[in-house]
Amino acid sequence: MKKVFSKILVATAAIAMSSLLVAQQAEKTPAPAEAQLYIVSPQSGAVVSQTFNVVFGLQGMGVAPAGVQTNNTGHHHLLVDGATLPDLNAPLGAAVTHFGGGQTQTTLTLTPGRHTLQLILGDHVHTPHNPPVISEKITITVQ
Ligand SMILES: [Cu+2]
Repeated sequence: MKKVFSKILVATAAIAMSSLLVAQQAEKTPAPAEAQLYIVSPQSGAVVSQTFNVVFGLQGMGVAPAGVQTNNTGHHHLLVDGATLPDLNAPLGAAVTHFGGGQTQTTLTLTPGRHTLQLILGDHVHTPHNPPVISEKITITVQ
C-alpha cells in the first residue's frame, strides 16, 4: 500500500512540475520568429583598443526601456566572455549588463586579449522572449 501511495505522489509531483513548466513558458513574452539581434560593431575578428564602442542591432522588433510592456519590444543585455548562456527562462541577472534605459550602444573597457560578446534581448521584466532573441557570439581581440 505504501508503495502505491509513493508512486501516486511521484506521478502527481511530475504532473504538477510539467504544468508549472508549461505555465512559465506560456507567460513568456512572444517574439516574432524573424526577429534578429546582432552586433553591428565591432565585427567578429576585429582588433580594438582597450576602450571601444559596441553598437547593438535589432531587426523585426523595437527597443523599449525596462518596465515598459509594449508588443514586440525588449531591451538589450550584453554578455561579455560568457562561456554559456544564462538561464533563458528567468529574468536575466548580473551575468549580463542591462541596458534598461533602451540604449542601443555602449562603451566597453576590457583587458588586452581575446574576448567574446553576445547580445540577449529581454522583455519588460528582463526575461528573454519566446523564442529567445539572441545574437551570434563574436570574438574580438583587445590590444
Ligand atoms: Cu534587463
